Amino acid sequence: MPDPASNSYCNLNVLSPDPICAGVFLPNLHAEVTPTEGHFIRSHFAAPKIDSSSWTLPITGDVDSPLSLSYDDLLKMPSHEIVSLMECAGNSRSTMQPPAEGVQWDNGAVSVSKWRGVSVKTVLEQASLKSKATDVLFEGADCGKEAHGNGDLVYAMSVPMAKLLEPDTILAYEMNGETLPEDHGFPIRLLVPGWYGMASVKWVAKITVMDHPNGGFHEKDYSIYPATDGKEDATVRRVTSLKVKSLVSTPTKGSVVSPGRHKVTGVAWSGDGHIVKVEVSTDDDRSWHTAKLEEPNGTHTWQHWEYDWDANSLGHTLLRSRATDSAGNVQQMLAPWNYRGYEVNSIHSVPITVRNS
Ligand SMILES: Nc1nc2c(c(=O)[nH]1)N[C@H]1C(S)=C(S)[C@@H](COP(=O)(O)O)O[C@H]1N2
Ligand SMILES: [Mo]
Repeated sequence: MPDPASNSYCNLNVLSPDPICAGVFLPNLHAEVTPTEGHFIRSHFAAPKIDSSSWTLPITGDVDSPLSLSYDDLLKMPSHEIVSLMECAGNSRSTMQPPAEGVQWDNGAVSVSKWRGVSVKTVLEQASLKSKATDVLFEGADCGKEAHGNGDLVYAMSVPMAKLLEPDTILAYEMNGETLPEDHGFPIRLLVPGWYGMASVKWVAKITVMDHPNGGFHEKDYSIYPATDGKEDATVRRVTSLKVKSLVSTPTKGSVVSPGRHKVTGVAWSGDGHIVKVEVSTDDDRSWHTAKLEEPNGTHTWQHWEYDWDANSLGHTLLRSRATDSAGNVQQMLAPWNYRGYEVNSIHSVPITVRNS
């Protein structure tokens, strides 16, 4: 009998049951590492059922020694562990003005996990790259129909070599010390730290080394199509690195608090260095105050922050947080609009009420 607790998603805010898209509840962002059952899930198609004992991973294309690895082969290779934040490129889409079509994420498509696996570099070295190799295509075992696609599409992404040769880019088989769960890509998923989640292909079935980016449906879909303003040459580019961002985790939207001292808490992260400053506004953008910020704790994870707020004016207000990263990027009130609603890092605005109880 299936364990009801394991497939009820009770620790997640489910936006779509099938395929499953489910976000974290913001107060759960307080954890250093998100508990596995509370990690957001974004699947385009139903999760494939894979038997790891008969599963094999072919690595072919522009290599001198094509090979095929079993699950056991991967488990026996030198392992590498990383703590890495993952955020869906469509996170906060519903807050973009005007919102784009797609899963209407509020802000919950972000989590941190401890992942263990084999560096992609180790696997590629074993296959021996040809000198013309520039990109590698990762195909998932899942497929289905997409809103603007033709026929059945396999979830697939190519990633440029420079990113793949970073030792922290891994083929993961463990999440938080346990076997990778089905929803997160069992038996093997790619993990591309510092990039939005779409590149971290789950249920990896096939690896093909190429001398150009593959340019398939999902690569084109996960691209920024900006407002053209009548100009035809507006540059289309792929979604890659995480933009600087912060979220208020408590209090949550709609909270009613009594006058007095309250802690405003949250997280901040960037794919472009660490966070150097988080400011908080409790008066609808009139004044900003520096929050207490946790030191960076590794390259790919979030930093928690908190601010002691003296809630002395009764009524409705907006709490906001604004992060600055070490490259000098600062969150703006409204992130630039784009057709698919990606990379939304607008300042998180949380309406709450101060009222005598
Ligand atoms: N094979 C496959 N890989 C996939 C996806 C998918 O639908 N199929 N979704 C991608 C997207 S858009 C995101 S945000 C992350 C989500 O990973 P998670 O469900 O483990 O949080 O997986 C990526 N990898
Ligand atoms: Mo995503």
